[in-house]
Amino acid sequence: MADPAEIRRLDELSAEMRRLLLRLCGHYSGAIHIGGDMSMVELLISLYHHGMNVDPDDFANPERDRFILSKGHGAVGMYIAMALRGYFDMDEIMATYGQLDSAYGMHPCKIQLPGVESSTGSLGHGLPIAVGLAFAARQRRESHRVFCLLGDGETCEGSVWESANTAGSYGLGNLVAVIDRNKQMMSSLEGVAMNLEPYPDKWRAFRWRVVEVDGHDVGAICDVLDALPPVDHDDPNAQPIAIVAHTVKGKGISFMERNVGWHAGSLTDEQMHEALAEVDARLAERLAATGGGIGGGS
Ligand SMILES: Cc1ncc(C[n+]2csc(CCOP(=O)(O)OP(=O)(O)O)c2C)c(N)n1
Repeated sequence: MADPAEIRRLDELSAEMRRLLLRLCGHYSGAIHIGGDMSMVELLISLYHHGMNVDPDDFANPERDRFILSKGHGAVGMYIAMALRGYFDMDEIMATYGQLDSAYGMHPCKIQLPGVESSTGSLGHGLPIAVGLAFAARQRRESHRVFCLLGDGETCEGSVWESANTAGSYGLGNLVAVIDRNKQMMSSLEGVAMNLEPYPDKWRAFRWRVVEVDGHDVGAICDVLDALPPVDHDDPNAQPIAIVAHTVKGKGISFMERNVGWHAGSLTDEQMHEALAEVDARLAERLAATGGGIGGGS
């Protein structure tokens, strides 16, 4: 079980990430993919701030874990999670995001941003890249893991399943796919455009080990990450792991949650302040439920 102080730290970071996303969404002139950013907050925070072996001061260390954001439209969420870890300057992200010549584009560019492992944005390409990295690491007998975060709508792409089959066939135990299972796609709830169930069984059919988790519970996510089996390239029974994270698109903001209008958008000042107040209220609730309190000890 994750330590209560660690859970509290990650809850506070998650709330801070939500506040920063909302502030950016309030002042940026274009649309931010705010719905899918909000659904993966706890996943990104748990990965970058707890589960992955990464270090912003040594971002090219060959032993680092690799992370690929396959749902590249959520780039700003990754920038903020990484900035909170010390990779990037938050003020620069806030001032330049989405502008011509900014390194912080709507989709991530690895050439512009050291520490970002892959440029993504065209859905369906991140997992194939992650499979290639995991396969190469095995060939070289390296012991790091490769993590890949996908949107569930993204997994309508055939290339996802070609790579899933490859990873299962080769028993890539160093590969972890995290699926943001918010049951919404770009402009519809699941079941309207496409039905993906039985979802975990689809990964199992490709010989993946599946773990399901509440994707907004940092303690539960950390328990899953902490329990990942060690990378053993000689294990004939090794399997890639799919973490199916049950999430809510627009999580934490009542007027956004499960509202198909909030795949992408911008906020008026009034909406931004309303949303920020909800984030503070939910953090206070969460800390009270887990034995902490704002500014107090537990
Ligand atoms: C190949 C490709 N087709 C279409 C798009 C446009 N697009 C961007 S986000 C999105 C919906 C993705 O849904 P999901 O993966 O569930 O993401 P989330 O709901 O978590 O934002 C689409 C179709 C794209 N980026 N790439």
